[in-house]
Amino acid sequence: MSAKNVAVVGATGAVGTEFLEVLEKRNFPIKNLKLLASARSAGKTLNFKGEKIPVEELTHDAFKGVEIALFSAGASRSKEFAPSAVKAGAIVVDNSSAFRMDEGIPLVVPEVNPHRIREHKGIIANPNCSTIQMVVALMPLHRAATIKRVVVSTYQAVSGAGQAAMDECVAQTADYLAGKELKIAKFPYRIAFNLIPHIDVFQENNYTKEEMKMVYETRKIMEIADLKVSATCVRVPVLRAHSESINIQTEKKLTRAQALEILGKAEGVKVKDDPSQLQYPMPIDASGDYFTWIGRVREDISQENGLDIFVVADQLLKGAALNAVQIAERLL
Ligand code: 25A
Ligand code: L14
Repeated sequence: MSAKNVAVVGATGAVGTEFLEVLEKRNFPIKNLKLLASARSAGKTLNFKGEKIPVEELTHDAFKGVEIALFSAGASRSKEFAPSAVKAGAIVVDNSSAFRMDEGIPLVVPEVNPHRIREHKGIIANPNCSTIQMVVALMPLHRAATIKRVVVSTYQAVSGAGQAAMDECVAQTADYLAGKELKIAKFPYRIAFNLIPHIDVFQENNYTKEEMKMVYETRKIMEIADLKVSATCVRVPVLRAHSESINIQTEKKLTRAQALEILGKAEGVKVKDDPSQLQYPMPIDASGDYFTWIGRVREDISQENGLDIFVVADQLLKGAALNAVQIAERLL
């Protein structure tokens, strides 16, 4: 396996810094690593394998010689700069929503639809974080029992909105405890000691864009064009790791025991489920971890073939940087 020239776009951000960690930890074969961010960060250095690497400004000419470009600097930057990276000969793994629903652009979770990777024409899209952890849990159950309908509510960490949003949650909490006035910038309302049932912009159908991403992206990744999905996405004052309560209707009945057995063998999944020992997954379990944690598995008492599960994953890792690096590893 020959080492590659790799660029990280948005290297200074919440996801960008995780890219560096994951590339280092997984010993991704890198010949030369280029760190790109906005002009604001140019000249800063970041550590990689004990070396200090300078951050350069993202420009259209920045991709000369780059073979793999990992993008996480927001959708508008991806739309503007990913084509330049492709033109320079790089394969782009893009973490933004810019290209996910474009026909012909693979939208990949390696545990679910790795076969799509080879269809790329330069860009591979990394799905929305909430969708990634959901499909990791759903696909093995679908293979066993055919899923017909999914109802999901999310409890999304503030880091999903970037580093500045994390800083705001911490600052508001400290200010609240100190009896000071709270500064509100990244979210429409205070997030400290609150929750906000609104992530991304509202759509005409009164769902938010984040909720509709979970509908459309799930269908594309699982390759079930008519899968029924309804989502409610909620921001909670958790720093890291998104949680999801998922209700599933299947064609074939699955007992709790069968579901636990299937999930126990599923790729990328850790089952933590023992009510008698108070064992269930929480954000503190999944933070910093590569696995999708599943628990609270139970048969839905309100319908024939229904399951309820609770799914937690680190959205900066499996929901973003790790999933993208796993895609890049398969490209090698
Ligand atoms: O809405 P959008 O455009 O789609 O953007 C979505 C944002 O969500 C995050 C990510 O924010 C992204 O920008 N994100 C996306 N997917 C995510 C996921 N799955 C996700 N977060 C969690 N989970 P971020 O803050 O983590 O990263 C931003 C990175 O993008 C770089 N960037 C921004 N504009 C750029 C650019 N790079 C090139 N050209 C541009 N025009 C950004 O680099 C960062 O690496 P930076 O140099 O702009 O930021 C360095 C540090 O500066 C601080 N900062 C941020 N905004 C300001 C600021 N400082 C002063 N003023 C500001 N206005 C930050 O703390 C950052 O660390
Ligand atoms: O589409 O928790 O990748 O704010 C990633 C972060 C959607 C919102 C995406 C969050 C975004 C999400």
